[in-house]
Amino acid sequence: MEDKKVIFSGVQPTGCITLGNYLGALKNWVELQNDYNCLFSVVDLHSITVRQDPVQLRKRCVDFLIQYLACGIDGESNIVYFQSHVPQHAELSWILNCYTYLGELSRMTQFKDKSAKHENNINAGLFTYPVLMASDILLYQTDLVPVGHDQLQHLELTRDIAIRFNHIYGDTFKVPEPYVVKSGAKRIMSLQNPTSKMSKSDPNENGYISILDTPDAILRKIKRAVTDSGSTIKFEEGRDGINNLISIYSAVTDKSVSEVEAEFDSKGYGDFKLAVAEAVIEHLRPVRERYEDLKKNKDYIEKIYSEGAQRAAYIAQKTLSKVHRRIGYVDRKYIKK
Ligand code: ATP
Ligand code: LTN
Repeated sequence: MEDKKVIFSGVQPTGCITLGNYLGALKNWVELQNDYNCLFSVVDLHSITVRQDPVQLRKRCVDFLIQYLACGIDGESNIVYFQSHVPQHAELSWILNCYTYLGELSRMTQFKDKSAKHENNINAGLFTYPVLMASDILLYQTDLVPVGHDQLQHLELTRDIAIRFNHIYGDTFKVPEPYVVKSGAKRIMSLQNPTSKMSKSDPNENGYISILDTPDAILRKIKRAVTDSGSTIKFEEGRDGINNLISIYSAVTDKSVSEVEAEFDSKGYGDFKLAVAEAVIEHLRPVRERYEDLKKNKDYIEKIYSEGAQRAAYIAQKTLSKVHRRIGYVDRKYIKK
């Protein structure tokens, strides 16, 4: 690999990739991919913290990987793979569990949210999930992690774990930095409940736009988006629904919020919603077209993820061996076949 800084990021194969995931994370991956050595993983180990149907999960994992490529990720110059194909993630995760405090994990808001949502299955994996995420990142000596704002707390914990380990054993891990969207669409909100984030596991499909939704579905969902009883297109405190649509429009057209406000100065919600829908449809059209093409090419997809896993495992093992030596484990002498 060329001597560039390293990016690692991933999305859990749950639900379907939403406009929120795309604008908060994937769009940045695409923009950064040429300037960094990038690893983009479908983080399937994370996804079983919530119960999954095996047949669906297997299909969805492949589908997510295809969607990464359809969004514009180059699967050959970047490392694109399934997390479960690189066992070093789980190995490092066990080790780092022993360098993470219960108190730290108890403070994670995602754990609190998810345990409230899945109160019949508050498993230990849901609790230690951030340690696995830290392992994903630290295995590759990652410099930068492009994620949505909701992941900043996990990134902060990753940094704390790395600093703690380095402090005990000497320099072992690079301490990573987060990379989040700077302006506008910081968090894309649910179209039906604009005070909570657009989530890909929302049971109400009108709350989110999938990046593979048809133009008709996008138009219908945006027309139905919950807004207030006002009439002006202005980004103002407390107007969550309209603010969300402004953010979405601004992100997909690359216009600033004030440019959007000026453009719709004398227009009403109806016109604005139509414009937002059209802009989203046009933005996602090439993604859907590429997805349909790539889906037909099973051999190519298999090649991407098998080579991806091999390249990832090679890098990951270097870090894992270093960690083993630091901790005091006996060197492995068996010959790999
Ligand atoms: P789930 O609903 O299953 O928890 P999710 O929609 O939150 O899923 P994740 O797999 O947790 O999706 O997140 C993938 C990436 O998308 C992360 O970088 C996350 O920060 C980002 N992201 C998720 N939702 C949003 C959102 N509404 N706005 C911006 N970024 C988001
Ligand atoms: N926790 C993330 C997904 C994730 C991730 C990562 C993101 C798992 N491992 C490593 C960046 C880097 C989420 O979006 N829920």
